[in-house]
Amino acid sequence: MGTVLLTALDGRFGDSADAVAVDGVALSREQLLGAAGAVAARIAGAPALAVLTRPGVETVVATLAGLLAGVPVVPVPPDAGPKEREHILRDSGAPLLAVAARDRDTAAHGARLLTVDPAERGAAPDEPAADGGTAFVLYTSGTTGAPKGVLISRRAVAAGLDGLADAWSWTPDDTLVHGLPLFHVHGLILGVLGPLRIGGRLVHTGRPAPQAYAAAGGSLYFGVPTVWSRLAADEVSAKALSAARLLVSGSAPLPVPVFERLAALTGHAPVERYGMTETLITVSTRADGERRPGSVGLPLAGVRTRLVGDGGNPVPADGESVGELQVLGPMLCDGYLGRPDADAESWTADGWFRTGDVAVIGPDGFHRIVGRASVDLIKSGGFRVGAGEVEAALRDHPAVADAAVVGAPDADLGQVIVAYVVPEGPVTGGQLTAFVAERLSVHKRPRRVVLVDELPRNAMGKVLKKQLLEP
Ligand code: MLC
Ligand code: AMP
Repeated sequence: MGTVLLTALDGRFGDSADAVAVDGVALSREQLLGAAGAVAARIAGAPALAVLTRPGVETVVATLAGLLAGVPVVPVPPDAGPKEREHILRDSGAPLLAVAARDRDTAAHGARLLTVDPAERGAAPDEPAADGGTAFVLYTSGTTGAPKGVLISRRAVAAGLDGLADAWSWTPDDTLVHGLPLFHVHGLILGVLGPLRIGGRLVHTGRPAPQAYAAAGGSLYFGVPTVWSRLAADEVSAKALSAARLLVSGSAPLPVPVFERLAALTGHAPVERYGMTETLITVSTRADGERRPGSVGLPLAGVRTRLVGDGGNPVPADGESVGELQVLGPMLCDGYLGRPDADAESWTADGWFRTGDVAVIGPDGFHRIVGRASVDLIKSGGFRVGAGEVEAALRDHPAVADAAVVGAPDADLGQVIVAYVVPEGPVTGGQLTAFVAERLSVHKRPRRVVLVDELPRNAMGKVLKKQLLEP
């Protein structure tokens, strides 16, 4: 087979019986290619392939099949409730939903179910030679409305992974370990396609539990800050990671005390990197450079960054001035599926992407992420959750007159989703939490519901969320 994006799949770095292991099930690269080849033959010519991304080898096989066949892959969170799942399938237009055998009774909302059998074998087709095609349509939350599909090209994935290989000295000698969800940039694009492009083994632990990380014996570990803080609280597991080469944190800010405890227990100061669904990873500290607590380091090769003030004026890189971070680079997405309005909002006239993150850049080029411009984008456990989407789900409940959702600071999850609800009938917080968890994804559920008589609003009628966040 010819490889363009998945360059480690053609055997040039050798193979092993456990090249890719997910939740205890291992496949060699050859087996993986054979299984993906069989699926690729069944999806040839489809406009898109949705994949129910349970943490299993089936998800890896289906994703690989889409990439080999040149069919854009649309990851669906495995616990997405009917509202979210239907939106993703309808909006993406994916006519096929790939599932593992145990999910073959899943509701597909008009799509055709395609059961993935990792034991099946077929000839793997050559990857599409053109690298500009869409690899993924990744659904991600905005401040309002339903999630938007981000168009990520094969070229962006290749450039993003090569940038990380350079920054992290990531080579075919590495064994990558993580247990992150397989429907986001972190777990899927970096965490699965990384080893398929760069080489080396992958051990996905099913869930990102400290003991599982400790038992996996890898050289390179990925985690969101919640994973690292739970690991740092488990001294025995943390110490087992001292044999690793590199620990990488991302998807949300790594608290400095967690950085320091992790460094003390493992002997490794973690590398922190910054990115977004829309941009992949653009800024990182380097394996061969300074790893500064509270800092995400330097732009990757080929990336340019700048800070912009409220009126669009440039903000100096003086280590003190804050501005919105804007980025440019070969790993940026191609825009939002069918959403020219969102494209227009997110790109500047001169082609830079507005991240919506507020940052400081030092004279030495080190970047520090200070926060988000909008209170309506919440990061909980590394998951990006739009307040508007959760509010809309709450308002679908017959006993809810009004709702406002905020992200409150939380030691474990970074931010925890809190809903302020004005009821118009008998209802409990627990019922509302379950209602959201069943309709959207489980991680979007409010962990705390506060029933109130009314929401604080300004003269324009806008909810004063900062007031809700005051202790
Ligand atoms: C709990 N559960 C419920 C429930 N309450 N199920 C149904 N209804 C309810 N009301 C179940 C869950 O399904 C799960 O079951 C279990 O309880 C625990 O769920 P949880 O409480 O949600 O998990 P928690 O331990 O809080 O999760 C922490 C975490 C998770 C760190 C494991 O937040 C996580 O995986 N985060 C990673 C996010 C990520 O990858 N982000 C990357 C975005 S990309 P069960 O059976 O499953 O145990 C990006 C770009 C970049 O940001 O820069 O990387
Ligand atoms: P997502 O689209 O889920 O990938 O979320 C992207 C957002 O995660 C960014 O806009 C940031 O707000 C946040 N983020 C990612 N990495 C970091 C980091 N290292 N430090 C702080 N915030 C981060």
